[in-house]
Amino acid sequence: MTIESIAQKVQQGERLDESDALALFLEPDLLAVGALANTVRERMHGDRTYFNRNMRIEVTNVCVASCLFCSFAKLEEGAPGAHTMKVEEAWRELEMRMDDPPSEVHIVNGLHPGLPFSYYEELLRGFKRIKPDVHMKCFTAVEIHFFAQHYKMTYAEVLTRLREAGLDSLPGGGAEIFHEDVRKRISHDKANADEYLEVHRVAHRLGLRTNATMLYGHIETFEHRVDHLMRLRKLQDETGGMQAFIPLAFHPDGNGMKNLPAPTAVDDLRTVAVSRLVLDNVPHIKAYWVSMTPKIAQLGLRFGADDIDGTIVHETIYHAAGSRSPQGLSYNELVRLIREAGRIPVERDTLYNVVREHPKSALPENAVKVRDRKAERH
Ligand code: V47
Repeated sequence: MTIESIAQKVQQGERLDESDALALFLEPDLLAVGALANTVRERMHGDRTYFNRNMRIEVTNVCVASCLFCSFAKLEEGAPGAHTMKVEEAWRELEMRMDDPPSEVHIVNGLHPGLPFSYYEELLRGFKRIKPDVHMKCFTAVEIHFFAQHYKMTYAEVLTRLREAGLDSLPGGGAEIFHEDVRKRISHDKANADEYLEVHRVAHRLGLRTNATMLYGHIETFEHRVDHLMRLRKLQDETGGMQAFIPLAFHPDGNGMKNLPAPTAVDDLRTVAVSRLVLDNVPHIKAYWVSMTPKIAQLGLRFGADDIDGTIVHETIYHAAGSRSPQGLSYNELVRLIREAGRIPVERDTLYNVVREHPKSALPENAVKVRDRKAERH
């Protein structure tokens, strides 16, 4: 497979296969891969680039799973650093932000063996009492699988009860790398690939939207990444319920793979680009600024990504693993990153309804400043 033959397929709107995807990961000309992904991105979204006002809460870091890449989880309650919020504590996080409220609360937790199911229902109900229109994007497919096993329910029963309590959609975490050869080494004691995908399938059938992720840049090969993307594309062909795909760059600090280097900027940008090209049926590709840094995420907006995630405010999982990104970004910082990339900032809600479309900057921000200063002098 050559980049020229892949380009021809892309121009003709033809679907790429496994060997095309692998060739894109191996192609030395990163800019050629990026330009192709950019063509598809602009065909789908023009210059529009999405972001939202969101906040992250991890209510418990107690987790029975022992994933090799995780720097966040504690095995049991009472272990140093283990923490489980009372529901009131979690609600207070939102109450404190009601002067400039988020439209989305994103909750991801450890798999806690000692909480009743009613804790999660109460948690959701409380957030909706504080802000009835807030979108609750909570609990990964891995958590839903754990709830089903632990509380002896089907996936549909878990999801239905949580939805009745206020759940609106599922975040994409927990996918890691689907291939068994990798999964058995990095996360052997939680939902496997088929279980992760089945939770998403059931959620879609119930009318819930979901996101999906891939944790890259550790022990996996490019073949494993291609396999991962293909499994997601197949599910999406079947259900159409996935909104966004988020490639997550591995962070090595403080976890069982701390001897490995983090992926480089080139790998980050290439992975965004290949994801855009392969996942032709997933509407949005996120360049998640926490995992890539705001600077690389900004470049990602010209390599296939059309979304940069949100304000976040206080991130924990990546900072435990050594992220040097800020804990949060202001609304205006996100608008600036998008504008400077030559794109149109579009504030969205979680389901990609437009909240506010900002004008595109005619010139890069610095040029605007220089022009304004010159105008002042005349
Ligand atoms: O599931 C954990 C990953 C995920 C590390 O749905 C790590 O919109 C890198 O899923 N290095 C949680 N990654 C974050 C997540 C997410 C993020 C942004 C947006 C959305 C969305 C979802 O973080 C975990 C795991 O795959 N993770 N530890 C680490 N050391």
